[in-house]
Amino acid sequence: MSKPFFRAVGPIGTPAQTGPSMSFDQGALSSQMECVASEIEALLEEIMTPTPAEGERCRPTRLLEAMRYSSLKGGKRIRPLLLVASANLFDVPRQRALMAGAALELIHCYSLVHDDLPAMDDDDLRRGRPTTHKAFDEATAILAGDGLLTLAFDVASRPAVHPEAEVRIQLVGSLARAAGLGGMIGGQALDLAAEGRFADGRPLKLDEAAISGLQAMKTGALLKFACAAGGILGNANARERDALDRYGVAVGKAFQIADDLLDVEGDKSTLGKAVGKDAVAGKATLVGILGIEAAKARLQSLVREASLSLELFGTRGRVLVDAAKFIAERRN
Ligand code: GRG
Repeated sequence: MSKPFFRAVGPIGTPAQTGPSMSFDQGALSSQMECVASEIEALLEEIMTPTPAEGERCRPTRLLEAMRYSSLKGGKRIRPLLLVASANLFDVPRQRALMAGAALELIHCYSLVHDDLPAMDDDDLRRGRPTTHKAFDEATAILAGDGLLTLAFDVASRPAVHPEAEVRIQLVGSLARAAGLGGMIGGQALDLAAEGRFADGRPLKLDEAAISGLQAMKTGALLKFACAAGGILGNANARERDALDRYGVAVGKAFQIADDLLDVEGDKSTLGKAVGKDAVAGKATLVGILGIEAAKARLQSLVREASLSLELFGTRGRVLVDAAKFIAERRN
């Protein structure tokens, strides 16, 4: 995390759209992020030791190394930050939120490993390092992704996440739905279909609604889960859960637009991955449909929407409000 987190140009949008609504205490959020990132790192280290857990026979060295390579020492850990911050609204003990955050981060890391594979995006660089299939080999990368995914559900089901089995079941079920057929994986399938990447397919022309729906699944679902998970762990009431859902949806949309903008305007060395890939692949994005300036304006209104949805939490929602601004302004 040596690179600056934020765009050097300051708040996004045209001059008329920038202003106090996008200003926030970057230093305070950065230190919260660094704190969560180092706690998650320590937890993942502990979870992925060579010593087999109860019921396991052994942990094959090369596979474990590839899983550790794919998930340790990298990434902004945005999803665990959102989870911990939403759990804080309900005074959930930090260690429980971190355990759930570690499970979520394992799923995110698996998705990156599989997305980088030759059959998917075929990328050589991730988080500033060779992708897992480049650093190891393709079969090991597939297995490492599978290993991270299944380990996530092992972690999410542990009593350290919550002493009540019913709460853990709710959490595990929501996580599975966010990550699976009608969530992230489904979104990835729709994305590949739109690009005409399947054996029986031709590229499809997607309109704004179709792109938004696909992205809500592919990237939005895990981010929305991160926010909802705080409410699950904190036994939030229906109004609070609805507020977190609305926040999570807005933040998911903002995250994807910011990601698309980075692909157009970002810098490979800051991002730690290739840029300009969407245009080369002819990928339909909201930035492509709306244009850069309108996409930046949309980002601003999504941040406002995210902030407004947290009004019932008052000043306690501050970290989440700042996180939404960070997500919109991030430069990596
Ligand atoms: C399971 C094959 C498979 C795919 C699922 C989420 C996804 C679909 C693929 C990930 C590829 C990707 C780059 C999607 C765009 C948005 C995204 C998830 C960016 C990376 O997330 P960050 O910025 O990454 O949180 P770090 O490295 O900070 O963790």
